[in-house]
Amino acid sequence: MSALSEKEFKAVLDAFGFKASGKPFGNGHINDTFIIDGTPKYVLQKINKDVFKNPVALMDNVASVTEYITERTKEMGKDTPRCTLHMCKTTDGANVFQAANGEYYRAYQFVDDCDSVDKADDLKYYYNAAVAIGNFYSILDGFDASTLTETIPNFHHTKKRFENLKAAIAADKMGRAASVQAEIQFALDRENITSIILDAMQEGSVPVRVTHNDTKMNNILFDSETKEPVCLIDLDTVMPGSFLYDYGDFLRFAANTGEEDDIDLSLVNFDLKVFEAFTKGCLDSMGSTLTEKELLLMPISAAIMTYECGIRFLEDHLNGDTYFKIHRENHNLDRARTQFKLVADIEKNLDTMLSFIKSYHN
Ligand code: ADP
Ligand code: GN1
Ligand code: MG
Repeated sequence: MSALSEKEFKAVLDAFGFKASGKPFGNGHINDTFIIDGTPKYVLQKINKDVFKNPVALMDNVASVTEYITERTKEMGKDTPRCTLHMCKTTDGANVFQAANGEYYRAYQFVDDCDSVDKADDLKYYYNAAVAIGNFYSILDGFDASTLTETIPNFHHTKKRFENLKAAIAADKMGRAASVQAEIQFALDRENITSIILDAMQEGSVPVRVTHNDTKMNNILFDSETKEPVCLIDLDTVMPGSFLYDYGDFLRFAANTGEEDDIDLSLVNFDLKVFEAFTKGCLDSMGSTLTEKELLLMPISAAIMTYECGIRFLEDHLNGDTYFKIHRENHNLDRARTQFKLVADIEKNLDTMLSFIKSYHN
């Protein structure tokens, strides 16, 4: 599809009744985000319809989850403006607008006086990120997850992700497989970890919960002044899942001493201080609700979720970079390499991590 002309983009702004224009904002890998500056501010997003095949059902999910959070917050007598995302309807009353070129747009009120951070010097942020996740779980505890559409089927089905990687290696569409043999071998050598969480969920020792499924640091908002947790955003993948997905995925991103796409892998290590702060926050806010098996699998979940993301980046590199936005040549390969370096480092720390969890939880 062609990009929108200025006039067509204006039609999108008009559809939501926005008077100001939009400027690119944030650094997510999936959607295109714009800030509509003014008073009040708004966030406008082009939904990536290659990733989210049914934008209308996706927005129905977001509507029901955010309305539920708002209602529960009201019942608890707390302030609602910053408790979750608040969707802006189009002037026709729809949750989403389809532009002239077929792309889908949605809008939210800007959550004011918050920071969305990629990295933080102060460990308080990592503790508070866990509290934000804990609040999200406790508030959605009574939510009927069966009403949600699975926006990306098998999103954290690590075994299926592994099969997808094998298919990409076999197809070798771009002729890139020969040049990434070391990365492919690293991935293939770890097939045994792909079923750990899934098996535990199947046997019931790890319960199914309403999970966020994309707990990247920059999807959590903190109060700019107090650094207190405000809310989780990027609710596109809220689906039934496991606490271990959100726990492991958070550490994948936040406990990386380097960047997700660092070229210098010596900068990429697992930061045990971040692990400790975040884990303390999880145990303080959710510890009493976690099962023995969940506690036991917390360390390996960090390795599994990092591995899963690594094989997704590698698969996308092999497939010709069709899923994640890239900003330079071999960007997905660089990302896969950082994830695998991190997996290797987490593997070395598994015993230390489990000892910490056991001693802090008792
Ligand atoms: P993506 O799916 O591409 O990651 P996000 O929904 O996470 O898109 O948005 C990208 C970034 O924009 C977020 O990390 C956050 O910094 C910012 N953002 C998104 N929505 C809001 C909002 N309602 N209020 C404030 N900031 C927001
Ligand atoms: C994507 O949308 P964003 O940038 O928050 C991806 C996550 C990955 C992450 C890797 C819907 O998250 O699953 O872990 O990139 N989101 C989707 O940085 O695929
Ligand atoms: Mg995001």
